[in-house]
Amino acid sequence: MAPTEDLLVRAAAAPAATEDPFPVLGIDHLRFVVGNAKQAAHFYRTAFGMRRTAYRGPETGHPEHVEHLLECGDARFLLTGEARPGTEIGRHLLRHGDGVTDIALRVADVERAHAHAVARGAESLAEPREVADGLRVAAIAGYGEVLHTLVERTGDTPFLPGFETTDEPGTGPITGIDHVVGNVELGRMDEWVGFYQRVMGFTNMKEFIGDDIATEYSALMSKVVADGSRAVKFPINEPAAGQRRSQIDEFLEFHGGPGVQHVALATDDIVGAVRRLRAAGVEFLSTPGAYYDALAEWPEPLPVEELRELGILADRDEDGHLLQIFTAPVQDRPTMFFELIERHGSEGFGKGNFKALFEAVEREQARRGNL
Ligand code: TYF
Ligand code: FE
Repeated sequence: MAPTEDLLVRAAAAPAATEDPFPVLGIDHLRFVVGNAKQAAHFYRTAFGMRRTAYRGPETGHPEHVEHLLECGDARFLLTGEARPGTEIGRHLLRHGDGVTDIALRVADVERAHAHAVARGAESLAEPREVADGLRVAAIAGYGEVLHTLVERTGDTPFLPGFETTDEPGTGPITGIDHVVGNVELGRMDEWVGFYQRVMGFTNMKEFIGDDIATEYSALMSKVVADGSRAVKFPINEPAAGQRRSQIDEFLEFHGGPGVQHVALATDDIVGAVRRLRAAGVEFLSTPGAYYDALAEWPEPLPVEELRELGILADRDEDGHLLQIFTAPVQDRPTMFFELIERHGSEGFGKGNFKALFEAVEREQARRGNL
């Protein structure tokens, strides 16, 4: 090749200085390790109206694990249980209980994303490899024992190798995953915020919980990082000295270290979603009735009586408003819970609700004897 040609080729291939080195296309799926995937799948299908779209287990040549893929809108939950004793999944369960173990990210180029991540100090857990036609994966370590599988899909790929597709209609109100929140140890929030900035090119969103809010009532500090397109948003919490024992300390004790605290699910119909979930027996944090008196004054046309009846919270900022609600922990340990969120312009996380919310969280913590 002539030298000039070579230069031209390189110039075309070299990324521009401003180009995102780790373009993230979204959350591919969340993997939940659970003590009983058969029963967990039933919960997400009946209560959340998710549909099971793929399965892998002993019947399909995978003797160690039972794995159900559940989908609703763009949200994909992979439930993994152990089908026989002595697996790595069992060790994880003993230590952490049920919870999210993998926040798998869709990337455009897995080789490049992985190489960039490792060059920026991420720990590699799996080298990039092609696992099926058009499907390439790698993995890097996140906080605690959470990992980020990096998934590149070209064309119509199977979910993961060995999964047999099942076909059930979905009826649920969830449209996608809005954000995934991590709890880390005291003093390590900035380190993990820095990790997502350095490794994935994420930037800080303006919403955060600082010292002022922490000491007054929350007993936690929080910052939010997001990718450039805001498709992926990761708030990171750490405990703070407050009036009482931090909810983050309770999580760290019962989870056995850092992990995913809550998964916020987007919906266009939070009233319908909460009715459905409550009818199915899902428990939510309660909100004192006085909270709703102020909402009646808002210019936004809110269904205040339905919000009051169902315990849904509202917040507003210069961009618009949002409705949100939090479940109680969804497993035996007081660890992971869900949030439902219906956005109307606001890109926030419910700052105006922090006081009411954290008081409700602490009431539950006290009922467990952990305050
Ligand atoms: O994602 C967030 O930042 C909000 C706030 O126990 C929040 O949902 C923070 C801690 C918590 C519940 C909600
Ligand atoms: Fe949240």
